[in-house]
Amino acid sequence: MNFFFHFGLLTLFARGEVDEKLHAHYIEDFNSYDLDKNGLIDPQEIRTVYHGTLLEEDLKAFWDAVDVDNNGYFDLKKYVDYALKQEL
Ligand SMILES: [Ca+2]
Repeated sequence: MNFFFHFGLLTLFARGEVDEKLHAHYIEDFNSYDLDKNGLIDPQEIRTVYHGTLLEEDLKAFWDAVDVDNNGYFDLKKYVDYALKQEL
């Protein structure tokens, strides 16, 4: 776990936005996509996880929803924000 990733977790916990159990689930999801374990997920990592079975248009739709500030990757914070929206 790198520093920024850890810091992101602490921030979320401190803000009390996510309960611990839910959090563990999201962290597990996030880590399964973060292949190089740098605390960030880029589109290529998603493609690799899906072994080329993911349609580019589906990836784009997901990406538009998760990468809200369009910087080309997402961290745990953006992922959790996205995941929580999906549960509403
Ligand atoms: Ca990564």
